[in-house]
Amino acid sequence: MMDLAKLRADFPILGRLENGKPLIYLDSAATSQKPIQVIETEARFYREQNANVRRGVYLLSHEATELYEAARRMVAEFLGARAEEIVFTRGTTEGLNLAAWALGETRVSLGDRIIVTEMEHHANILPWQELARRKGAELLAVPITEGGHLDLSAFRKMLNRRTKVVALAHVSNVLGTINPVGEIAEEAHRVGAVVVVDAAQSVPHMPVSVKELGADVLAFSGHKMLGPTGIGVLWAKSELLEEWPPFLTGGEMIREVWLDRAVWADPPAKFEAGTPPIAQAIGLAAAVEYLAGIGMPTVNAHGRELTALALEGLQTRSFVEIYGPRDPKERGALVSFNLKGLHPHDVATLLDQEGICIRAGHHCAQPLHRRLGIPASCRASFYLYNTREEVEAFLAALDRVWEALR
Ligand code: C6P
Repeated sequence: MMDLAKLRADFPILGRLENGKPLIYLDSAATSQKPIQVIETEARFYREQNANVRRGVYLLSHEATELYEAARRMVAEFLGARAEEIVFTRGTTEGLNLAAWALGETRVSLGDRIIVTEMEHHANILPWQELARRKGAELLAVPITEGGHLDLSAFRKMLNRRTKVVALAHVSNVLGTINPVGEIAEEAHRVGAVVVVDAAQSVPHMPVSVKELGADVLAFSGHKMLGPTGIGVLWAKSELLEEWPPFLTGGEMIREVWLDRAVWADPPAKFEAGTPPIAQAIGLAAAVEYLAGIGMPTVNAHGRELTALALEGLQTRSFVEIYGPRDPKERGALVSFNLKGLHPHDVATLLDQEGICIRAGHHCAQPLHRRLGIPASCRASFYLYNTREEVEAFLAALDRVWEALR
């Protein structure tokens, strides 16, 4: 059990008044708030430890390098991975672009097949769309069922020997659906495809072990898991990182350079050209330490409890349309919905006047919204610092919005 009052005191922003009301932040799927431990770790780095990494011969630079590499080890341990398999990126988007580009250089050619799903965030569609266009490969999307799950029989029919990549979200940022990555990976591996997982909405909320997941590549962002912006993680199996050429070239990713050629450093340095996000990586390690201290099963259980409460409340309101699975056990900690006939922006604007932050729009998933037959939706998302009282306040505020705008 978490002591929520004690935990909330770690998040200075939660004391903010929003339009004169206590802030109720229900948009952690967009970005999470940060505990003082993360803020202070990053500030301490700049105050006391700042130097560039991997270059200085002086003590300060060694110390910064050691902190940066310790952050990598910390993230690796959190994921059950090895430190050499952890590449620091700017976020999920960069990680997926890196993977798509490198797989394009090594595995995908004319006439090959790439499979994504209808519920992907644009960050896990567009890099594959671009790759398909560059190589003359086909891009197929696994459809979703009425219940908001992937249609696995359609997926099986799409898989063939020319399928080189299967890329999917672990948890959808709109439907909340938790996808059966293990089952999908097993089938994809049977035809020799590489499985790429967008874990932006799973790693912050549930225990994720790359060994157990069964995928080959996984990307996520630090800012959705209590960490700073500008830092993300790309995990990939060593054999892929060895095989892939670098995505960016420049300083710090080489062993030796001549005017006409170069020898790359070993991974992960091969994929970290230039000065990396040092303070951000160290801040992410503080976030990982914070989450691990609470325990990911506890974080997950809390998110599920709040999601169940929200789902239950939304379902009893006949003016609400909910998207995605109804069973909270099949979901991440978020719910997307619409108030019948109302524009999501109007709903979110009225909630904001009550100090409640939710997201409204297409959540960077336009093909999914098109499939659902709606231009946009509202989304409430929860994290470890949210309370049952906040969810209840949100539901009560929705009633007032409905009364005001119906
Ligand atoms: N989704 C949301 O409100 P970046 O922006 O690179 O940190 O993460 C991109 C991304 C990729 N995949 C999924 C499933 C995501 O949810 C996100 C970010 C935010 O839903 C911002 S659009």
